[in-house]
Amino acid sequence: MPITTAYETKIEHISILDAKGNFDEKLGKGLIPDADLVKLYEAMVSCRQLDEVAFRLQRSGRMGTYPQNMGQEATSLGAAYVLRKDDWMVTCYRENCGLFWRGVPKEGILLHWMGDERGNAMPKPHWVTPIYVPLGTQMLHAAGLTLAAKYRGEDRIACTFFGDGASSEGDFHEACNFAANLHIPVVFVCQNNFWAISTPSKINSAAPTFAQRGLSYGMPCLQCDGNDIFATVYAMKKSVEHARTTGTPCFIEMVTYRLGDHTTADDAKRYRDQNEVDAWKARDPIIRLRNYMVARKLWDDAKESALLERVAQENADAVARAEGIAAPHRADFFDSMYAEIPADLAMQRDTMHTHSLGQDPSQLPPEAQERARQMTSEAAAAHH
Ligand SMILES: Cc1ncc(C[n+]2csc(CCOP(=O)(O)OP(=O)(O)O)c2C)c(N)n1
Ligand SMILES: [Mg+2]
Repeated sequence: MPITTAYETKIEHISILDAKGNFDEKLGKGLIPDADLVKLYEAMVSCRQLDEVAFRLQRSGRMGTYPQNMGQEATSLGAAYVLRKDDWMVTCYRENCGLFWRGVPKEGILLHWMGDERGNAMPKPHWVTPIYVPLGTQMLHAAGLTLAAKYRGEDRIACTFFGDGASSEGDFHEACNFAANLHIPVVFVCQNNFWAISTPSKINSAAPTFAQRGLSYGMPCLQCDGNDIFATVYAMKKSVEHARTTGTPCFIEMVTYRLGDHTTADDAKRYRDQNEVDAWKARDPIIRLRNYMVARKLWDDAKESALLERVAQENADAVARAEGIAAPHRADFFDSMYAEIPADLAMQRDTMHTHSLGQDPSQLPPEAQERARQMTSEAAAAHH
């Protein structure tokens, strides 16, 4: 028998506004209305400025650690712009721009990195999850959340983000397998920023693209320029439409670059060539969009100064809110895990301020019982 072809495919790469300022009218015309484009630009600048603020907070001992998002703003923003407000957005830790677009308060992100649990209490109307630091776990949760939506008969989809490095985690493969085989509409977005801390992406995957990782699970795959807001929006529109109309997953590789260190605990100069960084600075998504808007007379220096002034104030206010939050009550941590607290934990909570944690309160001396009662009612009052 002659040898036949069992399977053949190609992976499309989408670029609309390139780093030299060339604009593909065929793909880009009418894709983003001008008024929205200005808002998207403002959102990226605002996020970039907050990165600077957070960096200084960390360096001055006011924040534990922080992963700068610098250079990757157009990826999550393009996604957030296209997703429906009640679709799930299940992120890693470099998607601030998209989270802010959905209305997550800046102080929430700051509090998270200041080590305050309340930064993780993402308000439900935004349909986002807390920031995930354990690599890969978010993709499984995205698949689970969307399976739950399907089970309830909702047409909500999810979009989940992860890095090139995280796509080598077992969790990634399990989530893809689960979503593809059970027909769960998840858009998997791999942010290939070429590095997983000091591990270059070329030794993370031997395949020529990360996009083809989705292919082996039978998902449609795309690659796009992740530093081009037009391309991320285009790729997302195509993928969201696929997920919603077919009820099945798909995969986008957004090619981008981490302009900063991995986190404030890292010094990328020790393993990265400055020429590489400089080459990517020239492809910065913000500069690229600004040049385009200036050429189209949608933007000018006066608007830029006014924006920077407004954003500086907004960010300072967010820092003030994060730093000014009242200290949590010591018993609060009993409240976040269960809708109804189990009896043994309730007993621990009620006796935590006595010297006999977990002891039946009715067996405590009367003054200890009274103290425990007071602490519990204080905690309840702090909540309501
Ligand atoms: C399960 C797990 N293993 C290891 C780590 C430590 N770690 C944190 S970030 C990171 C690299 C992630 O690289 P990538 O997925 O490419 O995302 P990027 O930071 O480049 O956005 C590692 C190894 C972790 N957080 N979780
Ligand atoms: Mg990476």
